[in-house]
Amino acid sequence: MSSKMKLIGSLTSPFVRKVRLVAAEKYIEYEFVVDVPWDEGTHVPDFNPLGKVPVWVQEDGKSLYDSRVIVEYLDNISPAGHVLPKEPRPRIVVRRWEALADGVCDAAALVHLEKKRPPAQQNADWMRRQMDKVRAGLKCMSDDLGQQTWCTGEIFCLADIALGCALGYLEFRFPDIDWRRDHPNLSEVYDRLMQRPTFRDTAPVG
Ligand SMILES: N[C@@H](CCC(=O)N[C@@H](CS)C(=O)NCC(=O)O)C(=O)O
Repeated sequence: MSSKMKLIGSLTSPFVRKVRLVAAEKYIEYEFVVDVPWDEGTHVPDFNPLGKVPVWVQEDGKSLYDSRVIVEYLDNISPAGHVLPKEPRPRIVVRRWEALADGVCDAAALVHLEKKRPPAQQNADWMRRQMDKVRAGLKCMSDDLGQQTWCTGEIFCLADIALGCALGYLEFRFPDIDWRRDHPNLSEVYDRLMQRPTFRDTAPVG
């Protein structure tokens, strides 16, 4: 007997949020298992040797990671509301948006972790290097968005989902980074995204 598909993840991870959003936008049903990989009793390493979330567990028990592989899988298993274009050229543009937004999250998450260390162990140069990536990533996303409604023009897709996850994560963990003031077009697009119930339902909490 096959069991229901599962998503394992935390309520704060932008990568988990990306997967939740893609599944919700595509009306894919699954069980959400909340597991924080930093917690002592975590079961994440049983499903992903890298010990990271998100992990997607298929009906046959086999697991998939990371978020980029999972969203590709989800887009393939359901024809509803495709979030990735089929054509190679526009598809690679969307995937580049995703890599950029994910990269901003990676850098920001590293700074967040570093800030949790005792002050004497924190490396200020290294944190600055990561924050430079966050700022440069925000500027690039703002420049590329321009005055368009969505990242690639008129059609909502994975690029917008990834961008929204990055902006939501920054707002949640780094309220002192005033990306809304520096990049009003990013502010507008995030407000537009937050009008969608899928985005409101997955806003980071913790
Ligand atoms: N490239 C991965 C990144 C996943 C990731 O960094 N997840 C973090 C949570 S935001 C994590 O699980 N960290 C635990 C660890 O590094 O041990 C993806 O897209 O899924």
